[in-house]
Amino acid sequence: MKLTIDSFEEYKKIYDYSVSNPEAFWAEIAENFQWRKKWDTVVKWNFKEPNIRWFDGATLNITENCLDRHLDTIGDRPAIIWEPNDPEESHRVLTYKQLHEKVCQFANVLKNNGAKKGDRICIYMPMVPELAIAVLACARIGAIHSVVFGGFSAQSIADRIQDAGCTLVITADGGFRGTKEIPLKSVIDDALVQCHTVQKVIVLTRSRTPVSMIKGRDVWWEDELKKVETMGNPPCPAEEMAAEDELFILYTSGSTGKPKGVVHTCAGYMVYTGYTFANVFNYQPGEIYFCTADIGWITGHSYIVYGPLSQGATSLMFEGIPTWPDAGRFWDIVQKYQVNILYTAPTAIRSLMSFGLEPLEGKDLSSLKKLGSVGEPINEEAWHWYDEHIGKRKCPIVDTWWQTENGGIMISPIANVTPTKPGYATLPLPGVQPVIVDENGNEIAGNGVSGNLCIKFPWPGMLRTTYGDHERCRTTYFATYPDMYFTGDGCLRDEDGYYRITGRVDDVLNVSGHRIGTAEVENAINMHSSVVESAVVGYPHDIKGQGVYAFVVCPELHDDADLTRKDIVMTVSRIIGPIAKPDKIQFVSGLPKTRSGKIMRRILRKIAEGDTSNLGDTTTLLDPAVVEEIKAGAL
Ligand code: 7RM
Repeated sequence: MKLTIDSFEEYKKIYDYSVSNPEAFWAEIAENFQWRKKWDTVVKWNFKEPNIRWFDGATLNITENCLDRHLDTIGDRPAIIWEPNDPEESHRVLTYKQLHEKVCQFANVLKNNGAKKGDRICIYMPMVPELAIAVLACARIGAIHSVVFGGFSAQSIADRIQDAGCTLVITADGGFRGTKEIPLKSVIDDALVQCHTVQKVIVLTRSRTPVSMIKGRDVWWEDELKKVETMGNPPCPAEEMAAEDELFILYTSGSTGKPKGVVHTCAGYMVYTGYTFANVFNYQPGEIYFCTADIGWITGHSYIVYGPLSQGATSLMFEGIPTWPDAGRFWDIVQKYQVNILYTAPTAIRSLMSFGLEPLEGKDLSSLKKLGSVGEPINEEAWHWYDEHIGKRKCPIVDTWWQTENGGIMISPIANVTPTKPGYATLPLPGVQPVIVDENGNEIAGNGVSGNLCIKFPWPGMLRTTYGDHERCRTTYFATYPDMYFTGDGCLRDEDGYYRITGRVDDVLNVSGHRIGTAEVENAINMHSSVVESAVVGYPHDIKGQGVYAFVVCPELHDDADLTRKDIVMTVSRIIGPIAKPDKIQFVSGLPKTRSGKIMRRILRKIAEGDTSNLGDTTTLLDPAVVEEIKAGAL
């Protein structure tokens, strides 16, 4: 079966086929990829344990699909175009041939430094081509990468390295974000004080920030490459991987204090990201595709690296931020490279909207053909601005709903195929079987309904486990409702059967498209020496989507409230990273609790939203007076 769907009628036909005959459907899709050995069974699964196996018996290497198989046909086509933070610095282009060569070289560097199949490798790098090269080099030798976003703190990195037992770290001296320089290597040094599994650190030169190199542990990327060159650049055959061998771990926040290592495996992830990329963006050969995410998040893994490359696309990678040197940065990039497909987040759109239309003046956006949105619900105002001022009303907008755990896009329009509706992720992609359930887990059938979003049948890109703790995977995703994967999102299905995702129904915030657990932020706040207790909730924020509102009990606080606030913000930044900083901190004498000691977040959420007219039932509170005090002091 050909990969791409060309009409809405065809979509409906293929969707029905994918539900009535999922094994035949996915087998036909999988034929579009390159296998060392084909599968014995398409899918074996149960959601009880859970145990999910796709394409069992097959062997492959995802980098052969992303690189080698394109060499004879499109080897001279750009695979990666890189635009640096500073527009004055030169951009770089890597063709498929060049990327293949660099991946093989660096894979040999990894081997020379003791890395082998199954090892966990932590990658903490800026958005430079070497980040994609490092990721692919790990995949080439069968090492499991764990990319940590450059905005996370030393403590967060240490937790992730320890949880996965990483033996090697790949980093850079520093990175650039707007006018800021991020001292990546120095953060790694702080993290590694606590990490005894790490034997080697490979450091790329990027910012030329002075760094300290520890003898026997730290080596320079460039020196190691020279060694491989001196050996005459030996080839690096791809490791033959079993379908269900682990490809990578990516940590993500949930409702508990400790992030989970979501595990994705080789074959299913490859097929799912390739299939969804080709369809959702209706990718045509030669098109320039620009995804503005960071490779440190799942969107970057699936839709900057693996999905586009497996489809022979040209993927544009940007190191900087949307607002520096000015709020026209994205539009300059679109014009400079004649970008055809732009995939970004609602938070970026809202932020750029706030600068008005002036940054768009004189910018040629006529190359744009398709637009995408990801990471959070897109409000109608932002949708229309994107449609009108960026797409000039001629580009379909694909509002793509999916999660780290899903591996790839789940509910989304297919560009030029699915009629869109502002604010709606529209319809499930072929192979995806969403259901809406009530609190008791009963399926709510029919249209014009709302509830919690679950998926009742496996798809190839789904997570297989949470690293080192399978039970946690079961309880988080498969135990809330029997025989279903629970997304943690609420949604509605309208009269046309279109889905609108309304947001999380658990204690997870979405701040500027970043997933943050309230418990994680509370733990960080509680580390501050004057804090006794805290409760964190989200509130609507014009640009970030949600802001972080912290209610903090600090009994010894006298007239130094502002200083303490700053200290608390600093603490959160140090423990988690700047992305989790509270936007508002309200000091309170106590938190609203039930007689059994549970914090009533529902009440705090209402207060944070500024809606205190109806706080619901407060009769079960231990001390109702505390609510009056909190209401009076709301920020
Ligand atoms: C890709 C990504 C996942 C959470 C998810 C939702 C929210 C993502 C949309 C969305 C409404 C969308 N992975 N979310 N996309 N909500 N419409 N198109 O973001 O693991 O970091 O976050 O993000 O709540 O559960 S993620």
